[in-house]
Amino acid sequence: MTGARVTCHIGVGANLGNPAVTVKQAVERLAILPDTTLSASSSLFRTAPVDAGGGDYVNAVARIETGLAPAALLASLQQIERDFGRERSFRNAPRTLDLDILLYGGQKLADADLTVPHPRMHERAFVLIPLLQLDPFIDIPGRGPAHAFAPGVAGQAIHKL
Ligand code: A4P
Ligand code: MG
Repeated sequence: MTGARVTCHIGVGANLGNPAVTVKQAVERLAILPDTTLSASSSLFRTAPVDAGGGDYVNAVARIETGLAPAALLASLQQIERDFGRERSFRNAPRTLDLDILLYGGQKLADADLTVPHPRMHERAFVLIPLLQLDPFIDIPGRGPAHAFAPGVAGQAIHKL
């Protein structure tokens, strides 16, 4: 038996190595988290870096149904990040993968190490466009319908792969 599950949206991003492969493999890792089902994953999108250097990113959003509490989910995502980041052959290599909890059901969380909804998600095409592909009518708790923020990110480069 599993307890009640919560629908969560996870932002997946990578811009080193082969980012499309990394993003696909990271989504597969989400599917095998304990007490969790992967219910949908967006297309992959090539996106220009926002507030960051380096090359283009590949981004996607995954929707999971999970019995993991927020802190346990965050710890699991950080373990997956470490597993990918350490594939590189030199010490202190840059991270190849970023996993963010965008939404945790309809909840608002403000812990020292976890803010949900992700505080910058509504300003970012690389989050909003894949999120809206999965769930066009979803709300961002405290902000309202996600689609209302789409016009504001129209200037950010994003292309479906
Ligand atoms: N943390 C707090 N809230 C959350 C949350 N909702 N989900 C804390 C995940 N983590 C959360 O994150 C730093 C700390 O944030 C964690 O220890 C956790 O306790 P990090 O992933 O180690 O560092 P980061 O990703 O560099 O920082 P941050 O703040 O997550 O950066 P952003 O805002 O995620 O930006 N441009 C494109 N095109 N595509 C991208 O994917 N990503 C970023 C990263 C910038 N520009 C980008 C992209
Ligand atoms: Mg992050």
